[in-house]
Amino acid sequence: MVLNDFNKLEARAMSQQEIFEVALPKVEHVAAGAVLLRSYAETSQAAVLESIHQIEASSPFRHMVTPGGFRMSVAMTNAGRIGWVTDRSGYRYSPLDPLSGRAWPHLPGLLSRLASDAAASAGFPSFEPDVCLINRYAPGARMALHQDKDERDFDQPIVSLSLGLPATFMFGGLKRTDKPLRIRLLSGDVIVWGGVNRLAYHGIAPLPKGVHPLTGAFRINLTFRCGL
Ligand code: MD6
Ligand code: FE
Repeated sequence: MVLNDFNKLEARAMSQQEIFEVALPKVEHVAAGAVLLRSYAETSQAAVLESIHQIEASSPFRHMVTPGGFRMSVAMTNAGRIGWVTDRSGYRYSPLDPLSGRAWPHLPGLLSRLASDAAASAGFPSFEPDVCLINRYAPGARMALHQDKDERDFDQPIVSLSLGLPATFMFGGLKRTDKPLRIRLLSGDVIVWGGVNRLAYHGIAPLPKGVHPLTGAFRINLTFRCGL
């Protein structure tokens, strides 16, 4: 009788554990302040891509120019109250899309919820992004090592979602010369990044050729931030 009750209890504990395994995302440690949520957006990536198509219908992807005068190999657009831009006069956030002279498209609820939930899973419970920078990589496109320092509040993390072709993410240290870790990012992976490594150097190695069922010949990366 007693043994039987114990078995029932144990059976219930087991099934709760199973529920948690399904409900809680797998959190991989990358570095202090940086975690990788593998396949976090697996089930929502088609809907995310549909949102991107709507955004690019009003603010198309374009190759911006760096302050030094180089055309970026990555094509970019934005959604949200502000957007990240670069031209000969510098890097900055702007409330207007310089191509259209109008506001950037609204940040869809699906995307801001996904980013807030991912941040909460990574230990940042009150993250509410006001900008989503969308990067599109064709084969050969790359992002040189850089720091993200155009935001006002470095206490807020950045949430980064990868879609489509795999890429090698380089995660360095606080000095440009620190040797970077190399992390392979797959479609649906999310990195949440803040804390002591908020200003770490990072970049993307040149994208290898490939075809992905979701995005064809591209990789798309969304970074959610509090820029205001
Ligand atoms: C990319 N990402 O993954 C470029 N920056 O295409 C970034 O530059 C980045 O993924 C800050 C935090 C997360 C990132
Ligand atoms: Fe960055």
